[in-house]
Amino acid sequence: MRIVDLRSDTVTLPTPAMREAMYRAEVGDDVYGEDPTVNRLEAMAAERMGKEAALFVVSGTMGNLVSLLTHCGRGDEAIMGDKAHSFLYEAQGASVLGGIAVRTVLNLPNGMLDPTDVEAAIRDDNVHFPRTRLVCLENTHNRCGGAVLTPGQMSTIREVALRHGLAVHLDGARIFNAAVVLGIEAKEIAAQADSVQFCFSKGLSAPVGSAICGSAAFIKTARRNRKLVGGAMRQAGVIAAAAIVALEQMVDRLAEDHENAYVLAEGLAEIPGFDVDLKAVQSNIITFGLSTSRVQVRDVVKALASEGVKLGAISPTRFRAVTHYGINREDILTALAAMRKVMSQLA
Ligand code: TLP
Repeated sequence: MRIVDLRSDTVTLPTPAMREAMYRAEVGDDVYGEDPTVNRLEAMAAERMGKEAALFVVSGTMGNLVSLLTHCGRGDEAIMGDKAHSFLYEAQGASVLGGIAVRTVLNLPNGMLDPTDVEAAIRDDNVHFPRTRLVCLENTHNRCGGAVLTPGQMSTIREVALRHGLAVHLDGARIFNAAVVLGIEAKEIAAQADSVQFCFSKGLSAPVGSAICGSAAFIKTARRNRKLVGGAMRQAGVIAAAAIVALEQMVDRLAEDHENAYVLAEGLAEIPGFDVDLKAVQSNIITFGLSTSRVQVRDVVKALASEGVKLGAISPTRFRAVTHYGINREDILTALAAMRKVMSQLA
């Protein structure tokens, strides 16, 4: 049985070109700055984001953690959305390891923060309070169903941050999905932030890695903080080589994932029992619920798994489906047929 795995774009496998590049990668000790493949990847990443410098890290979680540790010291505060990946799914590393306070404001359904809420959350200079240092955005927004933020929307937050002397960090794990949807360069999005972390190992299909991009001074400190959290690697060119292929070959094809996500969402909307907001489907992530109380999300997920279709449950009442390089149009049709069958049996 062919498995249609819609749980995440993190399940993507490296392409043959990536495996070839990994095999042939020229390597050295990156802690000495001597891995030519890592150096090349970091230069490419900085260029794609329009920043002075970049740092290769093992994961998106480490990218966000190291960025927060670099912007904030102990007793400083970072403002982010209450549905931010960094708040929900990163074990609160910034607080646990960095003594950084996290202050959340409501995430709007479109992935944005309300600039008025952000401004109201900024602390006065007072001994009773932590010092507000940073505002974090996420684009595309994972928990907000892959919502895409435009540079114009992001600039409203940037403007508040600038007015108060705060920095902006972007969790751009899927920044290239956003750029492809908007038909612009990723650097136009990254321009609205001081630092950005983006992932090679999601829709771009590389096996490992993320990049942090920012000013040369920021990346110099981030490099020290990466060492601090044990993330300095040696012959990392072996994995950086796959990330180079990801940047060179896997960005434009994300449009295909977005089309497949929309076809999937349209099909889901026609299946009795599912509740799908088609207007909210913008990139490769669909979150949807149930319009009936006769079935439970976990039972649907279980029944689908036995039909070879893997789906995520992001809460007791909501599903998540993510399209990616490992999913073609036929898989979407297979998944829809299984969903129709399961819902007609359960609902
Ligand atoms: N997201 C994963 C899970 O952790 C939920 C997924 O399957 O979507 N920022 C964003 C916006 C992310 O979606 C993720 C991963 C990360 C950061 C963390 O990246 P990794 O998994 O590389 O640490």
